[in-house]
Amino acid sequence: MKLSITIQTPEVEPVVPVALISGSFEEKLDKAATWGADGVELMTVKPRVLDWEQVASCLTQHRLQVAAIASGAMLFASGITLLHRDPEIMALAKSRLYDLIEFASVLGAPVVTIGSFRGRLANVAGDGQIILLQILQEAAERAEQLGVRLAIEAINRFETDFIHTAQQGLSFIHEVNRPSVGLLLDTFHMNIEESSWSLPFQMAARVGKLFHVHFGDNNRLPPGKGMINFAAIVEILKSLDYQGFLSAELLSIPDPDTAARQTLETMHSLLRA
Ligand code: LER
Ligand code: MN
Repeated sequence: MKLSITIQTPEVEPVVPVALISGSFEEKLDKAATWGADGVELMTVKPRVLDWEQVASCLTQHRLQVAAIASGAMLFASGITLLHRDPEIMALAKSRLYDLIEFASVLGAPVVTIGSFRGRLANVAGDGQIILLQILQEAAERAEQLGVRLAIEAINRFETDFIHTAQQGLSFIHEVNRPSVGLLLDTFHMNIEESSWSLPFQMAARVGKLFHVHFGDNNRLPPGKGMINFAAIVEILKSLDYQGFLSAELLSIPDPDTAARQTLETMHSLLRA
C-alpha cells in the first residue's frame, strides 16, 4: 500500500478545499516528498494547458508517483459534469475526460477518478445511468489503449443523486462491463452511506474492482482528528492485499501543510504497525 496526498495543478483557479499543501507546484511536490508521500493525486481541470513533460520531470526529480488524475475540481472549479443539462457542457466534459486519460497515461498514473464529475441523474432528461454507461464504455476503450483505468467513486447522498454505496457502484460497474472500469471508495463517504467498513472493500476486492481509495476522517479532517478507526481500515486493506494507493482527500484544516504533514505522520505509523 502506498500513500498519496491530493494536490491541485497550477491552472486550477479557486483553492480546492480538499486539495492539500501550499506553494508553487514544485514546492508542493517538494513538501509531499519530504513528508514521506509515495505519490500525489493531481486534481486538474484543464490538463491541456499544462506542460506535461515539465510536470513529469518535476515528479521524477522528487521521486513521486502519480496516484491518480482526479476530476474532483471539474465540478467545483468549473461546473463541468458528464451529466449536464447543457449538451455543450456535456460534450466539453467528455473531451476533458479524454484529456484526463491521456494525461494519466503520460504520467503513468494508474487511475482517473470519476466522482462528482459524473454529475446528477436529475441534470438530464432520460436515463442518466444509461447515458453515463455509454460515455464510460466509449472512454474505457481509449483508457484500455493507453493502459489507464477509470475509478467510479461512491459518493454520499448530499453531493450526488446516484451511486452512494459500494454495492451500487459495483452493480453499475458490472453493467459497464469493461476491464478498465472499477471502484473508488472514500472513507469520508463510506462513513455516511455504508453499514460496514469491511464489506464494501471486500466486495470490490473480490471481483478485482478495488481500483483506488480516498481517505479522510468522518469530519473530513486528517485521520485521528475524527471518529474513524483508521487502524482497522488499514488492517482490512492489508488482509485484502490491496496494493494500490491510499490517497488523502481532506480539508486543509488548520492549514494545507499541517493537514498534509499530520496525515502522513499518522498513516505512516499505522502502515508500519
Ligand atoms: C468529493 O466529495 C470527493 O470525494 C471527490 O473525490 C469527488 O470527486
Ligand atoms: Mn473522494
